[in-house]
Amino acid sequence: MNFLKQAITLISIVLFFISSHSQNGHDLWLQNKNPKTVHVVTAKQSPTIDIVKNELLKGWQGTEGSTLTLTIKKDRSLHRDGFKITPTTIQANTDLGILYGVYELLRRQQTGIYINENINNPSYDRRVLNHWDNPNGSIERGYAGKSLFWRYGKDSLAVTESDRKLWQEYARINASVGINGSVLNNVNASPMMLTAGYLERVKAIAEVLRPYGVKTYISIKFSSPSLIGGLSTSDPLDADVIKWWNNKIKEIYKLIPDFGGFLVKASSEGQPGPQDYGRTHADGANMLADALKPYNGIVMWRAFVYSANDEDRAKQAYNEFVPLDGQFRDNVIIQVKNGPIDFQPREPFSPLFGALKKTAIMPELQITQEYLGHSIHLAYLAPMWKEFLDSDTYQEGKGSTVAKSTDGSLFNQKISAISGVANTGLDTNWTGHTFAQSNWYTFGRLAWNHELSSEQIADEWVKLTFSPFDLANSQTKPDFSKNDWSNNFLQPVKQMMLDSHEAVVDYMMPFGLHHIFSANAHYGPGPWYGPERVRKDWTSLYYHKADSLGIGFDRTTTGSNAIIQYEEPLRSQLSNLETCPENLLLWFHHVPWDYKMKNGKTLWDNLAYRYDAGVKKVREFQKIWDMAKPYVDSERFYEVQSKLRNQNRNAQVWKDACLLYFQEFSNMPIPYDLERPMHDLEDLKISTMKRPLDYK
Ligand code: GCV
Repeated sequence: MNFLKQAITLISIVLFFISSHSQNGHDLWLQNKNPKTVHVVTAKQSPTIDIVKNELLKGWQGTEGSTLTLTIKKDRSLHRDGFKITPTTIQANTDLGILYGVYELLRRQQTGIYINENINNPSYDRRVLNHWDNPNGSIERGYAGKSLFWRYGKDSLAVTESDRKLWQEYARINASVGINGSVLNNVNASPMMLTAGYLERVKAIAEVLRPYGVKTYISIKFSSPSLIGGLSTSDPLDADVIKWWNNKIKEIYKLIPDFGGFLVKASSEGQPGPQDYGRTHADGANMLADALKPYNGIVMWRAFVYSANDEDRAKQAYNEFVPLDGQFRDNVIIQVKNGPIDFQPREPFSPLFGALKKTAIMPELQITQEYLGHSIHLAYLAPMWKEFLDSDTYQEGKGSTVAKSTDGSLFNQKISAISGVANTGLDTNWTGHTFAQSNWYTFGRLAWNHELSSEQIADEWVKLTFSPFDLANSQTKPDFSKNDWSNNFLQPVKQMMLDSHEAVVDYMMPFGLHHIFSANAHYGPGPWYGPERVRKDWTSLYYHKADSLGIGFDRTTTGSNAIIQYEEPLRSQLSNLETCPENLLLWFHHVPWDYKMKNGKTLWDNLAYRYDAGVKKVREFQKIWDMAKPYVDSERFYEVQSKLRNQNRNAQVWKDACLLYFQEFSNMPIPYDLERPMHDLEDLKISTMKRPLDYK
């Protein structure tokens, strides 16, 4: 009996230890710490200020018993929801500014960053997540479970307490990194979204998101007037159509007085749009903008347009939108993907940035890893987004970076905004892969401050997500450099993150190769993909153009001349094989297999070494992670370990598929110091094609 009791006690202790040590990832970077006492002084009362107080009580890591004074007053040095902080004060123009200041203060306390009084203004006014969520709860390009907002079935529109709880957690997470908008449904929009039941649910979501400063927006289908309004047309210049939208928008604002506006994918990839009625993008966008204007609503009009004609897909958006520059209303903003094709592992910036001078333009980034290994591959995206934001467009002289041409500092625009296609879903850890959380975090941090470095963001995220410490005092900088955790976990894991995007590029599409996936899943390799029946620009052959002479898409004057869309001196730099950055070489040039690159080796050899280096990097990541084991809870450790194994196998498949396939054209040997392929090309062609063939 005694023995049994002892055994039970032992089991309970072990279970307690395991459960207290396990971490399902749901808390992301907002881990609970042992808070110290703080006295909050403020005259203001509001739902947002209630959240502020609660966050401070739950998370204060500053001096025990401190007094923190919150002041809301007009200060011209602060823009919109910007703030000033010291260890004992937060000042802002708005309640939301105070909330953002609190999150910043708590973040600094936890990451050991010194707090001196500084002005902290957002880079972009609107920092918006785009959810590609469908009314039935599925998510286009979602890899973390079903939608947080929509579900399938009989009671799909009923709002439950658990819905509200989840939306509140979601709102808090976003506010903690400054995200202030959510588009709740897919850009491939269902017209249902504008019907009464769905709008009621949008209202319920908006009520939960509001005190956290997260505005709601929806994507609309341009042909809604005909599809659900009973009209015979959706022509944007038709009087009945205009009236229909006016009434619909009035109905929306009655439900949601601070509704943000519409996101629109029109005349794009088969979606209806103004061009169906012989009208322009400006006609379509302006009609909606006029109807939204009285309520301060905006239109985010996407420029993701391309047709199956003979023109290089990379040129089409510029060709359509530049002639319309200056024709859009001031509450329209053109939403442009970072690159001219489609969120590829590496792209040059879209030439529309800087080229639209009289029209507001906003970057669209993709947080969900559609083309970067879904939620299986570890890819920290800050370096990719920084490369994009820091790219010089030269449109207004040297230093006209993408960031400056979109944040309002170069061009006089009423709205500034940035969006990211969300990677969230109902998975317990929200994003499928623990490290994919860092990309959600990064999007918010860069949207708030595009000058932050990838290193700094990674540093913050690792400390907040994995740190075992409660840091004592915000006024003295805790020394993270001299403990085991920092040396054995923080530093190597951070380095792994910083190297991870380039590793994916190396084993998938080095030197500017792009869009060589097998089929529409956009996951595995398919450089051979090019059936007759499929539209040319949805095949891999269109993009890599490998032949016996070489490989790559000639976008210079001897080819599609897409380089004409870039400003000098960049244009000349890109056109010349010798000066084109090597990481974009095959994006802009068709290059002979035996072309000697800067390191003196041929293009073919370089391709082989790059593919191999990508695989090797993943194997290094596995070692780093295994060595990190003592410092991570078991749940997250094993999840990441298993995903890295999968990534390693996938990287090998990418390397073998691409080298064996391209070798059929180059007829050159894989350098003999490299490990030989492990797969047969014919087997790979069959296995990677098992996925649906509706390729884009
Ligand atoms: C939402 C790519 C993706 C589509 C996506 C489209 C877009 O084509 O594969 O899933 O559709 O981009 O951004 O509109």
